[in-house]
Amino acid sequence: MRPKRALLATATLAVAGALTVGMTLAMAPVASAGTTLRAAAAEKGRYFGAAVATGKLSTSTYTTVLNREFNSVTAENEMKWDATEPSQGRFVYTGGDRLVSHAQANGMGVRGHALLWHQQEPGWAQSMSGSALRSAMINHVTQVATHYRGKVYAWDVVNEAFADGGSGGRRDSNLQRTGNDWIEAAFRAARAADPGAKLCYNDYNTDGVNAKSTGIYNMVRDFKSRGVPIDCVGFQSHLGTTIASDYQANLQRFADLGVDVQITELDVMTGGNQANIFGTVTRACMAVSRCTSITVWGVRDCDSWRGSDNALLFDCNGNKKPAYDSVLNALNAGSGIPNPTTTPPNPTTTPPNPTTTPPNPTTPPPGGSGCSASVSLNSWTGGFVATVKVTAGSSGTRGWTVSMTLPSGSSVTGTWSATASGSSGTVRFTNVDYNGALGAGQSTEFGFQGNGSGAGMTPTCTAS
Ligand code: 9MR
Repeated sequence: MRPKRALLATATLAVAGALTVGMTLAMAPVASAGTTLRAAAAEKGRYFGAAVATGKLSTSTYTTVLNREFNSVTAENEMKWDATEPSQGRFVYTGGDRLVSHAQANGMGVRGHALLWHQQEPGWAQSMSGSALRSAMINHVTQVATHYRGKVYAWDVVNEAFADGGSGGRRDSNLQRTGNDWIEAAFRAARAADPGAKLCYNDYNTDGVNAKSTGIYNMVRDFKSRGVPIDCVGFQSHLGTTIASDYQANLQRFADLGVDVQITELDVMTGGNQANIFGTVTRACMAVSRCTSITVWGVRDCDSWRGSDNALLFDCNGNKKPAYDSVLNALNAGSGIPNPTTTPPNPTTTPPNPTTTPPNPTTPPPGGSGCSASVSLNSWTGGFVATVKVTAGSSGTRGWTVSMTLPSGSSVTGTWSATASGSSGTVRFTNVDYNGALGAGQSTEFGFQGNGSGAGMTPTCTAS
């Protein structure tokens, strides 16, 4: 056994050496089995990452697992717009910088998340529109990407800009209303600010060939044909108890457009299939040579936004779950990236899916006037984000108000694309200046974030 072990150790060093100087993995003589996720991924030229809440970095169970198993981190919230520019032109990098320092001290890469997203917009941006918002958002991209230049290997430049359902089109938001070219404008600004970072478009419910993923595919193809700087597409992969049979084929069709693909927010509903699904996702990524990283959305089950779904690889005590073994085996069995463009460090040797509730429309009579509203929820233990769709009846609207009664003990903590009156009990949300006028049958969306549970809210819409 001894000589064999020594041989394996030498092989590991040879592979690690090849990676640090950016040589091709094909030259590595022998592949060895990594005993941690980070080692196994790095041997194949890839990142294995976790979303991190920096507040937990002082919890030793958490940090022990994080440092041992992951060679990439994503800020769960700290690099988002509301955190980094809480008032216009005042930039706060405390949380994000803390994560970057932790990553640098522990040989991890950093995935930047997210420069622009219709959720977690700061209040001042929520109430902006048109050219003022366009310049504010481009300034945001420029400032934040400049601050983190050279410190992140990839940025989610734009997050979740496509609509759910069968349209394959864009989601309505104040960002989208600044003009359909807002996404490419953001990518150009990000490239100018940080030419070294891979620039990604990131979304959910794209885990197979479907209308939404095809809408994104068409955008990426268009961007590539017109020279808009896009380097990668992130597939969040918040999964339930099944996985699309064409998960890998979908990754491959994007890779074939000439972009990297990354699994960015992986978590899977607990249950008999959890380990298999984690394994299937990992095998799919390993089988696509342009799949450069896998990130799970949290470390332990109790760190997850999905609360009781127990959706991650470690239990709350930091013990490995069967899903962990499934992922590790798939990493070790997979092939390396032929010409890695990133050199994952490995010195110590990531909508609303299953918790989405079906829309609950207050149905007006067909063809009636007035308006209707439906709500979909993303919930986690202690909080939720509600997205509310307002649809005008046959007469259109000049303005609208949606009333919703929150469960007792719950409260609204932030609202976008509407003005809230009250924060608990029955809360009335009224249109802002740019989304009150809707033509017959036309829709708009607003949203709010709350503490507590958002379960069972029924919206009532009144038009003016
Ligand atoms: O995990 C994040 C949670 O802590 C936040 O409260 C929530 C707010 O919208 O965002 C969560 O992360 C989201 C990510 O940024 C984008 N994709 C969906 C993720 C889960 O909601």
